[in-house]
Amino acid sequence: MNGRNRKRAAGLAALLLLILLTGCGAFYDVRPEEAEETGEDAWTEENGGLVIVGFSQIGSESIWRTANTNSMQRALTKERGYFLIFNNARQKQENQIKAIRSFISQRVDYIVFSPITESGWDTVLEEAKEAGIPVILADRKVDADASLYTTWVGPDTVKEGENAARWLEGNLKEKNRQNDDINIVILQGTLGASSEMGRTAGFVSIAARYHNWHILDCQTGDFTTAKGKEVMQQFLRKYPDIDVVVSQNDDMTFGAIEAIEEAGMTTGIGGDITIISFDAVKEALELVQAGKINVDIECNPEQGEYIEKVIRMLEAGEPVEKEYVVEEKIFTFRNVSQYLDERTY
Ligand code: GYE
Repeated sequence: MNGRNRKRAAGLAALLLLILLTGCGAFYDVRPEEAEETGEDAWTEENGGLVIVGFSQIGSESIWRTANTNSMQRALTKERGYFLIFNNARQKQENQIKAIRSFISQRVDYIVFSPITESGWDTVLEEAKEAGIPVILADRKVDADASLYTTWVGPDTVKEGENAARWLEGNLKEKNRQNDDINIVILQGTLGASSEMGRTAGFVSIAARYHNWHILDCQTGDFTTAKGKEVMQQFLRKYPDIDVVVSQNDDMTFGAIEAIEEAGMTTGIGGDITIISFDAVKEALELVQAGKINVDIECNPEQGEYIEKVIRMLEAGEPVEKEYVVEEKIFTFRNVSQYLDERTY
């Protein structure tokens, strides 16, 4: 028996004990509804040679998130040598911690997880380290010591926020409004998430250079359409003269546009309120094409292939980088048509 098989045998024995103790019949914590989502099935003998990856996903709050989950599931298939255990934490850090602990007790080969917020991970990451299981962070970052994880794959969200502000600089110049007072509201994502913090910091760092850019308010819409709409309604009640909405994901943008239209105003090119959005999912790109969203700063959810490659390198004993930044574009009315057809999510 080699190291991995020995480890696996011990893991299976522990699992069997767990099943006997809990009376739970399903292997590897794949609950029926998740099995459906993932197309996952139970562990069998013939899966013996597969690399086991436990993936703790944040939830399904946005179209982007679903695309991210799909990307992971497409990359880590049995055909390519993986057994993927998928867990949906339904927006709760405690569920993510539970899932990671369960991956540790199942002795998976790799733990991949997308941390809902940056803080609060030290203890569970220490536990993974002690168990000798490499941890790969996907999408969002942690503020824990870098020795507690192997690598991170994700977007440069500070740059995304800066790009949003740079676009606004150019747009105001084009409209010859660079000296006007510009009232801005920011719909933030989940507070404390690295994507929220990065996008806020990036945008604000450039906005601070302009005495005529006024950030009236920043509130979280939790990356969801319903909350985005609710917060936008509050903004509209409070501030009669909003020029620009910076909405940190497309789902919140859909809600914000609804709120603005219900209030009898228009958005986008030639509209009352300029809309800056993030993610660039197909539905939003269609609104860019229709002129209702002025600019969409892409955030690339296709991280599965990067992660699979990192795992392959680790399996081969090759050194990996500490960070892999995914590639991203910026979409406006001018360039969106050429990309729309190929967008799958
Ligand atoms: O922009 C948003 C999602 O962390 C980059 O999370 C991710 C963000 C993404 O729910 O739609």
